[in-house]
Amino acid sequence: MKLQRCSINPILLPDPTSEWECYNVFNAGVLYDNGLFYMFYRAQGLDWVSRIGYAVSVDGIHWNRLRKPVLEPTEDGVDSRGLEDPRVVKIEDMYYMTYTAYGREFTGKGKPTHLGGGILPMIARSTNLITWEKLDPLVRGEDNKDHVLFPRKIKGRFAALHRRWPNVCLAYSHDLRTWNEMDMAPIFGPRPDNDWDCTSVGGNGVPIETEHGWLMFYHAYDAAHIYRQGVCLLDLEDPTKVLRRPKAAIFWPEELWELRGDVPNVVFSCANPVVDGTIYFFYGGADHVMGLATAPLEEAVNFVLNAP
Ligand code: BMA
Repeated sequence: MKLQRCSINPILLPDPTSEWECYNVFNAGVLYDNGLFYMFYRAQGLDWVSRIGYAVSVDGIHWNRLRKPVLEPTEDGVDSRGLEDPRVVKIEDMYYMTYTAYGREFTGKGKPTHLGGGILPMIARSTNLITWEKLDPLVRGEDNKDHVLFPRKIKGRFAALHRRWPNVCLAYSHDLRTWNEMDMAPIFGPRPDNDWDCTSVGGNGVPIETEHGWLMFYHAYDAAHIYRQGVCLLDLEDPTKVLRRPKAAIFWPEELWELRGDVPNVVFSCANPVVDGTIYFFYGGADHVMGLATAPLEEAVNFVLNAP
């Protein structure tokens, strides 16, 4: 399959006149609802703290942004050092954002993911996409991230992907506040014998429901720390079952702004909404700017079903 880069990439750039978004705008969650694209992007400015910015678009390419963040750190909260990599979904008339909360306290074991603090998988909700209520993290006591909610309940419960290193895992909840440890099952991990996803893997945007299963995009890096993208297919009623996982990557850094930026050699996606049969694959380039690539949904389904 070929994800086609948008000809006017990058589609969102830092704003050099803004204190909070002058350095990097990247790794955005994007929701398509009522004929508009809503983007929630990770922004860094003079203090290097990540905040969540907001922009709206009719075509997914030209964006109008709000000149202040919609979500910021809570002093002494689990996100006191920043909010990273948002994913956004609508479930039964409520909007949810899952984001990586970077705080001062590291409660995990082993080596922390972030310097001098810990990260937790936070959930927030909103009825209007501008004012957000922070709920709780999906788990505590471990560095955990790359969490995203499925767009509908599965067997009566909310379901989420999350990354309990080194595996992409599943979790279930009745109320989005309590996630039963007994239900946290691993789905897949890195493939040590495969060139591009041999070191680390994590889920991307909201999984796409198809008649064959959940189409799930994911990211991975190799020993050289090059971030690439892949796709797999999970069972509709039991997403811990991987039905298909093609060997080849589908997308990797090629453009100068993907090869060079704040962190080199990174394409990182938190959003893959489908509009009129087209997948809009939004991604951060080198942790610095936002890009867009598209592919027909049908092509992605054929690929995941048939590729070796
Ligand atoms: C990951 C996340 C992403 C980032 C990527 C590359 O661990 O922190 O936000 O894009 O690293 O730096």
